[in-house]
Amino acid sequence: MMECSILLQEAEDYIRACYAELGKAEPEIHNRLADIRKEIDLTGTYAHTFEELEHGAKMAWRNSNRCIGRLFWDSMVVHDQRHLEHPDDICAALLDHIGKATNSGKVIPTLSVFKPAGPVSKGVRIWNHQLVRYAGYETESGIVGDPASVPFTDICRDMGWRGEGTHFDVLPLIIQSEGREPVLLPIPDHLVLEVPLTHPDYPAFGHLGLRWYAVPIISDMDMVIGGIRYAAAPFNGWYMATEIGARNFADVNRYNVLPQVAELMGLSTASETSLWRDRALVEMNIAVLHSYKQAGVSMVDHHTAAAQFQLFEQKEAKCGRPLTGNWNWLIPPVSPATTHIFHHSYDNTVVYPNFFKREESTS
Ligand code: HEM
Ligand code: NRG
Repeated sequence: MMECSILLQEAEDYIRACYAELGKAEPEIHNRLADIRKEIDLTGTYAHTFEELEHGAKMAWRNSNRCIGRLFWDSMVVHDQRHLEHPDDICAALLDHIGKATNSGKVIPTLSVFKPAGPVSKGVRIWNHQLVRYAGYETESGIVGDPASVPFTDICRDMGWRGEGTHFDVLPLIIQSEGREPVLLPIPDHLVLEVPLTHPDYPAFGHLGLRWYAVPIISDMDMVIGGIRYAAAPFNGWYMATEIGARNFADVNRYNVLPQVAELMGLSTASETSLWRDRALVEMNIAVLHSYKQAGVSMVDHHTAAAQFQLFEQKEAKCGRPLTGNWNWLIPPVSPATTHIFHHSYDNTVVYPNFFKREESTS
């Protein structure tokens, strides 16, 4: 638990920054700080108002150095679920997030925030990496499904869950509240929008039987606002195509399908100098963009995303806010040097509010 004087200082820094951005006058800031001081003296912590929480979450996105999608930071929808304690209610709120954020394919950037840990409360924890994610099984003939999910899938199986054993089994949610035993909940099929992958010019691509889910909902990062650490604050935007086409399906330690794509394209994989990997990679990404478009699911290509990020850079400069960013993550994994990002350098200073990789292990 954070020492009260540090918490008070972080609260004050945040309230001043937040209230200034929201155009609030000095007396209101003064009164709010006096209330927070009393609350921390009395209870060892303090609770954000909805307005503070909503704007803090938006600032946390705006300050995410690794994110190329930050132009839209001010439009995010924030669901305040801090009042929920019972695992059934928390699960219902997570399912509600999945449905509302998916919005039949017209994805809405959304964040749901649950009770943080405090002096008397253990708060809520979500064990999943993303709310929707495919299982990975180690079998005698190699890994079936997503290799990145093998450890979490093992936890689910230890808790009694059994997947069908396909390459694309949606994992259940595991929720823990107030230090109680974790609860496992399968996600109803109708809530998980998925896109079967086809290619506009290679009918054989469709026969690979690849698919991906519509919405990435990151659930393993802590959101830190004004000294309060929200360990359960799942958030989503929409996908950039390269995340799926150039990483999830292309990485050798993920689905690793480039050799199969090269084969159906009739490319020889005998020599690296044919650049079969690069050619397969481009067609893989074309298939992802084509399929999401055809399914009516929001997605951005990396050139458009980079142009949007440039607009974000300009808007931040206009507001007088120094831009921070992590070049290593901002450059797209396909044709990075075709974007302006590659040719710039970025200051990777961490500014609060922000998101952080989960501190403790799940178990
Ligand atoms: C990372 C795009 C929305 C926060 C990323 C990455 C991409 C991306 C491509 C790099 C991911 C990787 O390489 O694995 C987008 C797009 C969005 C969007 C296209 C559409 C609206 C959001 C939202 C938030 C957010 C709504 C938070 C409220 C982050 C964070 C990371 C990240 C914290 C770093 C994740 C990590 O460290 O693993 N984003 N993003 N993004 N984004 Fe966004
Ligand atoms: N690369 C991961 C997702 C990371 C976050 N990406 C976003 N976030 N687009 C993957 O599943 O491929 N977002 O909030 O939209």
